[in-house]
Amino acid sequence: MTRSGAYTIAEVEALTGLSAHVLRQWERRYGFPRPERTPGGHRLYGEEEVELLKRVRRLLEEGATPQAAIRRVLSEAPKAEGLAEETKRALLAADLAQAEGLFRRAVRLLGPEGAAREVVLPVLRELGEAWHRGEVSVAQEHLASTFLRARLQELLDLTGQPRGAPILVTTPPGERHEIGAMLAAYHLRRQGLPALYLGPDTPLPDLKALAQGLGAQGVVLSVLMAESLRALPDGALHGLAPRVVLGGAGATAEEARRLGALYVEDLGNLPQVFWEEAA
Ligand code: B12
Repeated sequence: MTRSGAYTIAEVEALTGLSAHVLRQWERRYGFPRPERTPGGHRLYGEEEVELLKRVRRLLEEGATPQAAIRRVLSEAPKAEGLAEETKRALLAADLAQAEGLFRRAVRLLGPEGAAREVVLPVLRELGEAWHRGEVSVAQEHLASTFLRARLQELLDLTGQPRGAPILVTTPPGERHEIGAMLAAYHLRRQGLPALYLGPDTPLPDLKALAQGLGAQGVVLSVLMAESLRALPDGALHGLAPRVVLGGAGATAEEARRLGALYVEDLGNLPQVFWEEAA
């Protein structure tokens, strides 16, 4: 096993007796299995998925067709639905052991990206919104945010730290919403780019000094509140690093231009800013 709960295609072949060719063919034809990809593009299969494949294999031996076997195994598989709701309830009840178990289950069923997208983010959003509406106390919000942030950090650590001139990821001064920045770092790392997540709310002179000290190739800032940028003078972000990128719901192309940065709307388009740089 390469890392906790993740198997390479060769390991899955050995464990299930199904050839790599068949595994790839089923993925194309039936959308199952659905492996994660390493930054280098190699398939990684979760533990639960390997168990399902073993059951498919047994049904094939009993004479089922691949399509029928896959359909049956998937229909009997435990569902990921409801995991977000259960996690939210566990966090509101301060039952961290239960929340931890649910998170591990989400990673096994959905893979790291799926767990972030379908459990961590929706729960953070919902609890944040409940806090803004006054339905959840500051203490409850803190407990939940701290737990979920740690899980996101764990997913980020799983991607490993690629070598090369780093890309520093943070939020502008005064901006405490940090989940967008963590996701940005995660997207970069998943594409093999050496993102370093600093935490939120970094003073610009410190950011510049660190970028220079480390020979950073870029700085990425996630902005949720437009006010965080309005407070900054024209050109404030210019020269922090060779590439400075702004993104998030509080940033606009116009504001980025005024400050001397590049605006990227979609997280999916973020890595290519740095590939272009390397090309
Ligand atoms: C969770 C939350 C909090 C948590 C933050 C926990 C944490 N550690 O991060 C807590 C409870 C602490 C908090 C506090 C506050 N919050 Co708040 N919070 C939220 C909430 C519910 C979710 C924000 C979040 O984390 N989203 C997760 C991100 C990843 O999702 P997203 O924003 O959709 O991001 C997508 C894109 O924007 C983009 N993206 C994001 N970053 C980047 C970066 C790059 C480079 C790129 C390319 C793309 C990109 O991709 C993402 C995925 O699609 C929002 C409401 C909401 N529904 O958005 C309010 C919200 C952001 N908060 C708000 C406010 C006002 C506050 C407070 C000022 C409230 C107060 N009176 O004290 C404080 C202080 C904040 C501060 N100083 O920074 C307002 C902001 C309004 C505005 N001014 O623009 C919002 C919109 C709530 C509202 N409706 O009024 N908040």
